[in-house]
Amino acid sequence: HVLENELKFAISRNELQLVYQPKVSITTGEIVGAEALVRWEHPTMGTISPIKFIPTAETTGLIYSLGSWVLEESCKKRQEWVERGFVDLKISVNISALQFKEEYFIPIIDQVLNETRLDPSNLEIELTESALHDEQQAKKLLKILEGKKITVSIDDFGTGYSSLSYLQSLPIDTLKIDRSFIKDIETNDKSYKLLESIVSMAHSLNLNVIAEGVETKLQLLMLKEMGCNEIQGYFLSKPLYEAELLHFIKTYK
Ligand code: G
Ligand code: G
Ligand code: NA
Ligand code: MN
Repeated sequence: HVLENELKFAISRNELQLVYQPKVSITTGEIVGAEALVRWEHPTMGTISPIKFIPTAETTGLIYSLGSWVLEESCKKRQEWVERGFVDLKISVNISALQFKEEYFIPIIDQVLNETRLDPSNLEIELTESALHDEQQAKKLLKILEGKKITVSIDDFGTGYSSLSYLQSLPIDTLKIDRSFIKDIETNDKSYKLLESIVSMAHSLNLNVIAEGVETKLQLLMLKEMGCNEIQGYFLSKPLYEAELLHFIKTYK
């Protein structure tokens, strides 16, 4: 319960931080976006991974205020970068299934867009398949986002044990293929073929495809061959603090 008690004050004590991982278009080679990832920098416990505290935030209901903070902070930052003359990138924000289904989710999005003057087409929401289990509810929410021109990416695609039927019924823009599908493509022909088939299926459904966890040049070349649209991963950059991200953008060729 230490974690739970401490997490209650993490926002007000300014202990939450965002890092950003760049996304690059394989075809143009340009930086097209960045994913915001939360970090908790606790004064005595050190940096705590979201893998440890997001589940606690979900069971305690703290995910709503934490999620709102992440959304507002990342949109605000993205606007600041553009005002300072950096590339016009899209900001991607992870939204927990609970947050997505909460009644104030859409009003909060509206409020943040209003406050930050962010063009909604520069905001992307990353959802896992667990957010889509109630397909009727998901459809209603996704249509609202679509109407606002906010794009939606399915994170960790392929690991959610859910049926694929939602791909033809829900308005989704991008499949973000889980890194476990990329890991072995250099050495395992079955892994290569599986990934190739996922990319091909996505394209035949008019979905954009991003591969996460790309760690090597060869993986990038293989993904290019498959026609994958974008990559994210250590090969390009690990998640970066704001100043590091701006340096990365400035020196990226
Ligand atoms: O950045 P890292 O690999 O440590 O992230 C671990 C996990 O935490 C990932 O699954 C990521 O999607 C999730 N995560 C990171 N930031 C956020 C956030 O702001 N909100 C939610 N809901 N999940 C996040
Ligand atoms: O589930 P989600 O896609 O949000 O997870 C993102 C997390 O994956 C980030 O927290 C980041 O630390 C981690 N990550 C990003 N790029 C790579 C990579 O190239 N290899 C590995 N192993 N992990 C990565
Ligand atoms: Na993510
Ligand atoms: Mn993922």
